[in-house]
Parts: sequence; C-alpha cells; structure tokens
Amino acid sequence: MKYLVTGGAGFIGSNLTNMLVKKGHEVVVIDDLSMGKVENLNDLGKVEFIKGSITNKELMKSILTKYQFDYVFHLAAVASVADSVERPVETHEVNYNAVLNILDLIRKHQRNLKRFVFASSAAVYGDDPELPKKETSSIKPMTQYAVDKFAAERTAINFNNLYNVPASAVRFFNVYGPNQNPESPYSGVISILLDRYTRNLKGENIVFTLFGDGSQVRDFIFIEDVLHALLLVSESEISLGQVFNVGTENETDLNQVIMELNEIYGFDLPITYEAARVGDIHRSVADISSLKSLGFMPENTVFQGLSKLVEFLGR
Ligand code: NAD
Ligand code: UD2
Repeated sequence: MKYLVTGGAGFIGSNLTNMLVKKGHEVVVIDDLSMGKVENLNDLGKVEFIKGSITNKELMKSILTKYQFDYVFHLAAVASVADSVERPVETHEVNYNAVLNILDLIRKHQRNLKRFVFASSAAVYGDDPELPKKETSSIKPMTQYAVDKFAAERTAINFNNLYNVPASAVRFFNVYGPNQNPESPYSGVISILLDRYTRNLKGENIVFTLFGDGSQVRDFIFIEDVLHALLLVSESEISLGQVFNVGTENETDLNQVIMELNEIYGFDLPITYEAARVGDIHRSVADISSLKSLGFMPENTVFQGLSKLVEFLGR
C-alpha cells in the first residue's frame, strides 16, 4: 500500500512511518522539521522524505498529483496548545487552512484513496465538567489550537459526506513514547520530564517546572496503543465518516506520573512550581466505547508505558 504521512518526522508520525515501513508499505513523508527530526525515521532509504511545509500550496499540489495514495495520515500541525496561544495566526494557517487545501486537492486528484485520517485532539472538549469525554460530549474549544482542530475535523468529515473523500478523525488524548521532542518549552510533559531525569542522572542540576500544583489530570496513552488505534480506524469500514477518541479511560494526575518516574529512576526529581498555564485544561479523560467497538483495547498502563519508554531511552 502507498501511504502519505504529513508530519511524519514528528513524534506520532515517525512511529507510524517506522511501523508502516516495517510492514513493507511505501511511505511518503512531508515535514518542515519545525519539531520533527529526520533521525526519527529508522530506515530513511525506504521512505520518500520531502522537507517542506504543508502550507506550501504548489508543493502539496505536486505531491498529490504525482502519487496516488491508498491512505493519508494527516499529523502535521502546530501540536502544542500553549504554542497556539502564542501564535494564533500561524497556527490557523497550518492547523486549518492547509488541511482544507489538502482535502480539496485529494477531492480533485486522488482516485484510489481508502482513507484520510485526521489527527484531532481531546482539546476540542475544553474544560467542560462532563467526564469522561464522549465523542458526543459538548465541544468547548478554549484556544486557537482547539478551534482549528475542531474545524478541520468537521471539514474532513464534511468532505466525506459531501464529496465522497473517505475520511475519519481521531481525537488523541495525551500520547507519549519514543521520538517525542523535549526541546521546546511547549513539548509534551512526559518528554520534558524524561529529559530532566536523564540530565540529572548525567550530573546536570536541572529542575522541572510544574505549572500548577500537579493535580491536573490527563488520559496518558502509550504510542504502541495509539498505532494500534490508527490502524483499526484507517482499515475499518464502520469508521468511515466517524470521529474516535483515542485514550485509555484511565485518569492520571501529574503528581502520580512524577511519583512513578521517581520509582522507575530511583531518585526524586527536583521540582519548582509556577502558576498554571493560561488555557490549560484541568481534567481530561476519554470514553473510548466507540474505539472499543472497532476491537481496540489499550494494553499499557502508564507505569508499563513509562517503564518501556525509559528502557528505550536508556538510563
Ligand atoms: P509533533 O510536533 O512531534 O509532530 C508534528 C510534526 O508536524 C512535526 O514533525 C513538525 O515538524 C511537523 N510540522 C509542523 N508544522 C508543519 C508544517 N507547516 N508543514 C509540515 N510539517 C509541519 O507532534 P505529535 O505529538 O507527533 O502530534 C501529531 C499530531 O497529533 C498533531 O496534529 C497534533 O496536534 C496531534 N495531537 C497530538 C497529541 C499528543 O499528545 N502528542 C494529542 C492530541 C493531538
Ligand atoms: C496535549 C497535546 C496537545 C493536545 C492535548 C489533548 C502536546 C505537546 N500537547 O496538550 O497537542 O492536543 O494534549 O488533550 O502533546 N506541564 C508542566 N510542565 C511542563 C510542561 C507541561 O507542568 O514543563 C503541564 C501543563 O501545564 C499541563 C500538563 O503538564 O497541565 C500537560 O501538558 P502537555 O503540554 O503535555 O499536554 P496538554 O494536555 O496541554
């Protein structure tokens, strides 16, 4: 099969690309390397890597007219909520306008497509007290990131309904695993935590900044489980035109994550506390009944996932 993975040098995209290549599929990756790294791709010789922005209309047209894809996974985005608060206009260009353009190009030029899978986010639910979040829960996007994710997700589903562009969307909760870039202040919290543990182990005296009191709750899901979910959604017939939460249904607060990592590493990470971030969501947990109806069952607890990740990174 032929796949296009946008954002394929990033965290989720590179893990997906590496798995697809391992299964013997052909993969084209487009990434501007703003957050991703070519080194995340295990077998560059087997991937057609294109460095460029999804906002470049000419480039996207050339890719989507040159190849006929079976599957498109759209993962490229300004992936940080806090970054979108700093850069709402740039975020909108990447996280919405580019998606609309890609869908329109697919509508006009892709004849073999089996599925376009859009990476949306649990952020669309906002801070509404109704928990766990069901796909039918109320939507309360609190940042440009969340507004654009919801709008792009609806656009993908509308292209499915109006123009027969086969599309599904997934709302990721908090994903963690190898290849998550810890270098931006807006990186995923687990990647930042692991970076701080390893640097302390190497003798650097570096403190982790906790925004809030650590009681914020997330539904953390390990990348292996996410890849399983992505394959199920892309290959199932009943997922066509549908949106799926991708989480575990387990609530973990940040203090517990740090406690488990202290146990895995065998020392207490030095922490400094700052005010909670503007736009931060206090509690987020998924209802995954819909995903389970496709045959999904998360296999890793947070402790198991963190242990595998620490193993992978080496101490
Ligand atoms: P990531 O930042 O590692 O990956 C995104 C990739 O897109 C990066 O490699 C980046 O360089 C690339 N990119 C950014 N702007 C681009 C542009 N204009 N043109 C081309 N490439 C561009 O983030 P991730 O965690 O792998 O997230 C993947 C997708 O999943 C994103 O759409 C993100 O919003 C969504 N998501 C992630 C999580 C999570 O917990 N990681 C949660 C919810 C949703
Ligand atoms: C994540 C995703 C986002 C999204 C959402 C879905 C990333 C980078 N962001 O946002 O794309 O769709 O999940 O729910 O993966 N924190 C600290 N110290 C730090 C960094 C973070 O205390 O150095 C806190 C942060 O304020 C927040 C929590 O940790 O309360 C999680 O932050 P995050 O950026 O990992 O994830 P989130 O949920 O904001």
